[in-house]
Amino acid sequence: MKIDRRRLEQSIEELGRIGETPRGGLTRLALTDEDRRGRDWMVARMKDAGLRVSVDQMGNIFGERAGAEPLPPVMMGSHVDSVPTGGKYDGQLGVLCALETIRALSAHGVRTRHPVTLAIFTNEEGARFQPAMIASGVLAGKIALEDAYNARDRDGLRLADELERIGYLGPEPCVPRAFRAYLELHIEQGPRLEEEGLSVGVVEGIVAISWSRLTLHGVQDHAGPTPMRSRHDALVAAAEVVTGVRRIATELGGDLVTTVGSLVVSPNIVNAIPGRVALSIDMRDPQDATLDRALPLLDRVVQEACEREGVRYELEHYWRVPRTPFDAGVVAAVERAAKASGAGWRRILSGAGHDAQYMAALGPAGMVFVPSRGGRSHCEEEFTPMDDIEHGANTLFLAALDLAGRA
Ligand code: HGY
Ligand code: MN
Ligand code: MN
Repeated sequence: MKIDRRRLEQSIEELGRIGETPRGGLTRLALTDEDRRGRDWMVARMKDAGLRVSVDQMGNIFGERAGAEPLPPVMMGSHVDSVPTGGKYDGQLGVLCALETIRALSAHGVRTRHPVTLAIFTNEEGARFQPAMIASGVLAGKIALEDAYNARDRDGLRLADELERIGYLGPEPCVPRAFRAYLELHIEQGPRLEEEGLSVGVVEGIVAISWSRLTLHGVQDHAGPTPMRSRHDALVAAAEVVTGVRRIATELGGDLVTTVGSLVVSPNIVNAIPGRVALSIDMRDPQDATLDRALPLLDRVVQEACEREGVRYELEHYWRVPRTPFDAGVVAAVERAAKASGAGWRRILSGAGHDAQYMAALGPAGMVFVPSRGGRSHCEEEFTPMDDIEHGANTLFLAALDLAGRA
C-alpha cells in the first residue's frame, strides 16, 4: 500500500498558491488573511476526506478519522503558517502528507484500531507572535493560555483578537489530550540528507532552544552637532552585541548556533543618533548544559557593550525548550517504515524546533524528515524534490498504520 503521489503533488501546489510570493516562495504569517485562507482550504479538504473537524481555543484545528475501537488517536500534524518570504514546504508538507495518509487509508479501505487525527497548530513559526510553537505549547500545558492570548505583534495587535478576527478562536479547550503517538513529517532544513543522497530522516530528537529579547536605551540626538565624546549610541552598543553573540558560538564551539535575526532601530533615520534598539537572540545546542554556559556569556557581552557606550538595557531570556529526545518506540516504528518504503534513510537530530517538541511532553512522539535542497529553509529558495516527498509520505503512512494497528 502506498500514498497517491499525484494527489499529494496537486495539494502541495494548491495550498502553496495561498500566500505565494512573486519569487515563488510563501508569506503566510500566523492569523493573517492568508493564514485564514490556508486554514479554510485545509478544513475543506479535511471535510472532503470525511474527517470530524474541531477547532480549539488557540485556533488549533483537528480532523479525526474514526477508529474501530475507542482508543487514543494516532495524531499527525504540523503547521500552515510561514515566515515572511519563506518556503512552501516548511510545515505545509507535514499537514499535507498527514492528509494524504488519511486519504490513502480510505482509498485502500483500511480500518485502523486507533482513530487517526490530523492536527494543524497555530503560529508555529513565532514570526508574528513570540514565542514559536506557542499553540502546541499551550496544548502541552507549558504556556498559559492568557499569556498566549496577550502576545502582541509588531503593530501591537493581540493574538486572541487576531484569532477572533479570522474566525478561528474555537470552543474546544486547548488542554492536554491523550494520544497513542504523535508523528510529524517535516523538511530537514539542513544539508545532511541531501549530502548523503538520502530521502528520509528518522528523527531521534530536537535540540535545546533559547530565545532572548534585548532593548538598548541610548540617547537620541542630532547626527551633526553632537560631539563624538558625548554620544550614547544604542546602535553602536547593538553592533557589539551582534558580534559578541557570534563570538559565543565560535568560543564554545561544538554544535552551538547563535543568531541575531531581528533588529529594530529607532528613530531609524539618517540624521539622528539611534536612541533605542530592540534585538532578538536565538541560541540552540544539542545539550542543555551548553546553553546554560552560553546564557551567562550573553549577559556579560551585553553588560560590557552597554558600559562602553553608556547605554541602559533590558535583557529577557523569555523562552527555553529543553533538548527533546523522541520516544524510542515511535522512532523504531518510523525506522521500520523507512526501511519498508525502500528509501535511503538515516537517523538524525533536528536543529529546528517543531510542534513535536511540545507534543513529546504529552506522549510518545516522533518525526520523519525529508531533504532540503542545499540545506536551505526559511527562504524562498526552500525546495524538496517530489521523489523525496513521496518516500517521506510513504514512510509517514506506514508508520501511522503500524502505530494505529489494523482492525
Ligand atoms: O524556530 C524554529 O526552529 C521553527 O522554524 N519555528
Ligand atoms: Mn516548521
Ligand atoms: Mn520554520
